[in-house]
Amino acid sequence: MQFGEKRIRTGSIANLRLSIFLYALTVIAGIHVFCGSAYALTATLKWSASPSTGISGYKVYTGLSSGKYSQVVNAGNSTTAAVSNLQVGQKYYFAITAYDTKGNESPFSQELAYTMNDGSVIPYSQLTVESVDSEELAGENGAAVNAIDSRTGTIWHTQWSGSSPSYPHEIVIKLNGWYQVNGFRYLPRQDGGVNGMVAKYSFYVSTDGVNWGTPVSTGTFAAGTGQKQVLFTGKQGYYVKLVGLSEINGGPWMSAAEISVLGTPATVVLLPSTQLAVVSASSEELIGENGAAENSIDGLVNTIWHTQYSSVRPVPAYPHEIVLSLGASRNVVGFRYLPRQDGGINGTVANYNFYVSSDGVNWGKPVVSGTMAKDTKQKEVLFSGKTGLYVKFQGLSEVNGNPWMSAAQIGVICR
Ligand SMILES: [Ca+2]
Ligand SMILES: [Ca+2]
Repeated sequence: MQFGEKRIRTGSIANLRLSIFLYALTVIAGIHVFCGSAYALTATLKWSASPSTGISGYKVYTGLSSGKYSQVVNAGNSTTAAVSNLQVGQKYYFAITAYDTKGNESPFSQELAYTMNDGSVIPYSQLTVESVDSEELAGENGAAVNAIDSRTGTIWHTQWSGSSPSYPHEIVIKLNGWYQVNGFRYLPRQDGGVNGMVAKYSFYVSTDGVNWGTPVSTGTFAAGTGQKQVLFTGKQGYYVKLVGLSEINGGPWMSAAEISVLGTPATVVLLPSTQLAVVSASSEELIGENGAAENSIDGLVNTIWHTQYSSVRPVPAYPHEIVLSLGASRNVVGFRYLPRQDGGINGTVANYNFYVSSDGVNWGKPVVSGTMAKDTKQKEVLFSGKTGLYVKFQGLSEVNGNPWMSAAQIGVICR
C-alpha cells in the first residue's frame, strides 16, 4: 500500500482501538486531599497495531482540547507509550498516528479524552482491620479500628502503658473486595500530640494477606500533621499493609488518626456457565421432579438442583454438596448462589462452606464459610482467591432447618 495516495487504515476508528491504562508514578507527601496539583501523573497508552503493511512506528499526540495537540511522543514500533507530566484533574485528549519508513504519517486515530485522576478512596465501609502488631487499650482508646473509622479525632496508637513495643509496627487492612490499589493516605493524629507520628514507612498490597512480596512504596513522610498521600503503580489485592519503620522523633510508638486506601474495583468475571461441569452431587431428586444437579449450572433461572426427597427414607440430610469442574485452572475469587425462584423455599441454604481444589480430591480448608440471608435473592460471596480446577459448594443447613438443599443457579467468579 502506498502512503500518500491511499490513506492507511490506522485512522479508522474500526481499526485502531485506543485504550488507556493509568499508572500513577509520583510519590508526594504532605498534601491535602483536594490539593492534587502539586504532583504529576503518567498515562500509559496502549493501542492495537495497524493492520496496514509497511508501518514502521507510531506517534502519540496529547493536547488540552479536542483536535489540538501540543505534545507528541514517538513510540517507535511499540504499541504502547507513556505520556508524563500530566496534571491531576486536567482533561487531556490523546490520538495516535502511524508512519512508514519514508516518514509518511497517517491521519489521527479516533480521539480519547480522559480526565486524570489519582484513584478513588475505597469506601471506609469496605475496610476492616485484619491485624495489628500492637494497640493501646488501657491508657487510652488507641484501638486499631480507630484508624479506619473516618473520624479524625480518634487514633490508633501502639501500646505505651506498661511497655512500649518498638518499631517496626504494622497494620493490615482487609479491603473485602478486589481492588486495583494505587495509593493510600496517612493522616497523623490531630490532637496536638506528636507521639507515634510515622517518618519512614513501607506499604504493601497482597491478594491473600499472607504473601506480601516487595513493598509497592517505601519512603519518608514529610513533617507536619497534614495528610500524606502516596501514589504508586497499581497492584491488585484484597489486603494492604502499612508498616511504620520509624517515628519522627525516634520514639517507639506508631499512631494514626486515619488511614485510607486509594483504588478502583478490580475486574472480576463470572465464569460462563458453559465452562462449568458437574463432577458430583451428594444427592439429586430425579423421580418426584427434575432436580438434577446439572440444573444448577444450565444458565436457566427456572430449573433447579434439588436433593432427593422421594423414594428414600430417611431423606438424605445435611451436609449436602456439589462439586463443579471449571474446565481449566482458575483463580477463583467468589461464587454466586441463586436460590430457587419458583416461590418455594425448600432447600434454600443457610450455612455453607465453599472450597477450591486443584485436583478435586484434596480440598483443604474452606476458602469461605458463612450464613446466607433467609430470602431468595441471589447471593454473591467474594474472598481473597485461590487457584484451582474444582470448586465445592457445601450446604450445612437449610433456612428452615429442613434436610433438603436446592439451587437454581451456582456461578463461579474468577479473576
Ligand atoms: Ca480515626
Ligand atoms: Ca438452573
